[in-house]
Amino acid sequence: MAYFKNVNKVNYEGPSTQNPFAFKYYNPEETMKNGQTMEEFLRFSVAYWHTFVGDGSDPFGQGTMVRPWNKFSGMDLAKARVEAGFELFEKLNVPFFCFHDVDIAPEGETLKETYDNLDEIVGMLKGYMKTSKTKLLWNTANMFTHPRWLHGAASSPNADVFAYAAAKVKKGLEVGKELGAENYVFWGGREGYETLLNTDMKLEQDNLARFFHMAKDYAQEIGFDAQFLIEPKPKEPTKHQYDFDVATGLAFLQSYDLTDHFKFNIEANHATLAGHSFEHELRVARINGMLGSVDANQGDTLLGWDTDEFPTDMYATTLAMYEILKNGGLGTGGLNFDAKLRRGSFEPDDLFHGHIAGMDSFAIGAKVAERLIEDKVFDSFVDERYSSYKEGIGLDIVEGKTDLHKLEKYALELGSIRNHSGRQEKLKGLLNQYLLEALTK
Ligand code: XLS
Ligand code: CA
Ligand code: CA
Repeated sequence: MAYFKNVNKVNYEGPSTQNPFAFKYYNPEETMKNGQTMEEFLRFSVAYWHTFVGDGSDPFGQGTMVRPWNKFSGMDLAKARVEAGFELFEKLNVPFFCFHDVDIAPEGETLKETYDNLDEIVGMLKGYMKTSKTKLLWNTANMFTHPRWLHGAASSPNADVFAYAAAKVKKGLEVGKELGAENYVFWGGREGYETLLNTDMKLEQDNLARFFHMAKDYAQEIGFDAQFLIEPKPKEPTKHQYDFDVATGLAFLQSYDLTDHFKFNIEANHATLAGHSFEHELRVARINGMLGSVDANQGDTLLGWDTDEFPTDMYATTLAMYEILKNGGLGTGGLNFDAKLRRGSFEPDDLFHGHIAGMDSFAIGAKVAERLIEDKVFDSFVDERYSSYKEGIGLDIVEGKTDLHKLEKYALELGSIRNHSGRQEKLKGLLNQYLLEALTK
């Protein structure tokens, strides 16, 4: 059965096409300056939860999404979603997808029943994946929706909940291995607290670390070599989430001797919720060798919550691709559209419009960022800006040859200090010039 009858395979037709179901800037076969094709470099992925499960409901209103597979229920619905999934993957020509366990199969009355449901759908996915090019970028366990997680999962005060969470992750790692997942994600939606008055923060964080160690040990035991990723988010649903941002997550991993086994999955909207820019989070991860993967979406500056919109802001995609190119790509990671349509965009066709807009926006970002790097637009400026550390006292500082005595002596002999302009406005103008040039070429 075809679920998306209005749409055929989406091809690259270039910027002048009038076809809404065509890529204008994303050409999967185009070779980038690093020799990879756009498809190989950008590694786009569809998020199962938003695309096949999300119904558009919000705290004020019921779901709005019209989805042809919604005529089914239970396991039949789960199977219909797999069929619709591979139809969309093929038509969009995406190399990856991602899911939570509960996205692909309904929870049963018991954990055993949940496992059985999962096994059946995993078998079906495996069958489809045999002939499809679309692979699993990552999977994860949903440990935030069901009421049992109301106080958290691995950070719950209830040891039974901790054990249940461990079982879910054990199964998730087995599923990831079975389907050849390239990464495994931990997003701690309820791993945090609502009030310190009832919280043993030290025990909760120690337990979270114990949990991660056990997961890593089990992955090794079964030979599942996916990259583990922590996805930071400061709040929502909890008031405070332990993996607040990359810097906080990194300090946690360092304290608990976990840095060798984890990298970060950075979501644009989570960065802004933490009071950072998307590129800030990518930079912090990159300079620490911890940039693993990206949840590609965008928030709304007028709304204070996680709106998960499809990414269309070309400044943001350009500055994100700048970091990703500087990182030498995302390795086993990818650009996963953890993005949902607005409530008013309820037709199945909108799923294609959202993904096409997102893929084109990142393709533009990649092209502009490539040129900015090739022409050393910011690099040469930054290089010059820090040139005082290349000789004299600066070089001594960098080489660890100074102490406060030596620096005081130097400072006492200094005449007037001369600073140089940071030229922020000039650099932003250059960014505009490169963006517009890329679009008009
Ligand atoms: C929610 C998160 C979640 C993770 C996976 O805000 O983005 O969807 O990506 O659990
Ligand atoms: Ca996410
Ligand atoms: Ca989000």
